[in-house]
Amino acid sequence: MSVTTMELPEVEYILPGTRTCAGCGLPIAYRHMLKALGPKMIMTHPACCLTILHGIYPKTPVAINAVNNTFAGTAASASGLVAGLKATGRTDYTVVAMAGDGGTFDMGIQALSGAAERETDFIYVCYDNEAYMNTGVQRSSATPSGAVTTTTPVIPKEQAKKDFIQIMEAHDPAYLATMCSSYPADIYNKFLKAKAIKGTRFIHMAVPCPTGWSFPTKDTVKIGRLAVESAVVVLYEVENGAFRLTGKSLSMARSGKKQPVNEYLEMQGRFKRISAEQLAEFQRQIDVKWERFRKRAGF
Ligand SMILES: Cc1ncc(C[n+]2csc(CCOP(=O)(O)OP(=O)(O)O)c2C)c(N)n1
Ligand code: SF4
Repeated sequence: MSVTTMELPEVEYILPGTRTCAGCGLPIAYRHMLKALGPKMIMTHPACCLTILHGIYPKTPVAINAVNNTFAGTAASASGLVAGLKATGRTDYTVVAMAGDGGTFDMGIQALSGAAERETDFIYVCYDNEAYMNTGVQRSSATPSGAVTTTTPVIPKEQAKKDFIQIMEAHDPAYLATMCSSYPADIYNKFLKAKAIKGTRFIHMAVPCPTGWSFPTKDTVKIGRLAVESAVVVLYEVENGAFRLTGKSLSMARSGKKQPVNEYLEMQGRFKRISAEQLAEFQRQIDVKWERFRKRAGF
C-alpha cells in the first residue's frame, strides 16, 4: 500500500551535517530512500557526490553500513557482497549499490550489465545529476544536449543524453523504476516495493544539482518538479514486464497536458548558450518520447 507525504516514517538515517553542497537534491532523495530500506542493508558506492555525503572516515553522518569501492566496480562490489551474505547464511540484509551517472552510464555499465544478466539479488541505484559533478562538472553521457560543462565550455554538449534506462530495461530486471528527488513519497513507495522483490532491481533517480546546473539553491525542488512537468523526467515503474506511469507523470498522461521545456531550461545557467536549433530539437525529442510513454501506458 502506498503512503502519502504526511505518512512518511519519522525515523532518520541521515544525521545533520552532510558534506554535500547547499541545495543539493541528492540528500533529499537519499533520506527518503533510507527511510524505506531501513538499517538492515549494506550499501556499496564508488567515488562520487554520495561519497562526499557519507563524509571522511572515521566520521559519517549516515547511520548505515557502507563500503567504498572503485569508480567502475559498484555492481561487481555488490555482487561480492551478495555472494558473501549467501555463503554466511545471512538472508536478512538487502545489498544496495549506488553510483552517479558517470559511474553508471559510462564507467560502471560493464559490471552492472554482467550483474543484471546473472540476475544478482540486489538493488542498483543510479542517481543522475547529469555530469561528473564530484570532480568539477565534466560532461558525461547523461549530460543533455545544449548544456555547458567544464569539458564543453564554449560549444555546449552536442550529443543527446544516452537512454540508459532503456538499456537496463533490455536486461529484463525483476523491477525497474524512475524517480525524482522532488517527489519524496514516490521515492519511499518505490523503494519499499523494490526491497520486497528478489533479483536485480534497477532504480534511476533524477537529482538536480545547483552547483553543476547553475541555479539558486532555493529552487532545487522547483527544478525537479519542472523536469517532471515538462516530461524531461518521466516517473514510471516496470514490474514483471508490466509498465506503469506513476504520480505526476500518470496525471499528466491522463490530462494530456505537459509544460514546454523552456522554463525548465531558462532557470539553469548551464543552458545559457543553447542554440535555437538545439532547443527545438530538445523539445522535439521530449515530445516523441512522451508520446511513446503515453501510448505504452494505454492513453
Ligand atoms: C578510475 C577513476 N577515474 C577517475 C576518478 C576520479 N573521479 C572521482 S569521482 C568522479 C566523478 C563521478 O561522477 P558521477 O559518477 O557522475 O558522480 P557525481 O560526482 O556526479 O555524483 C571522477 C571522475 C576515479 N576515482 N577513478
Ligand atoms: S556538486 Fe551537485 S550533486 Fe554534487 S554535492 Fe554539489 S550540488 Fe550535490
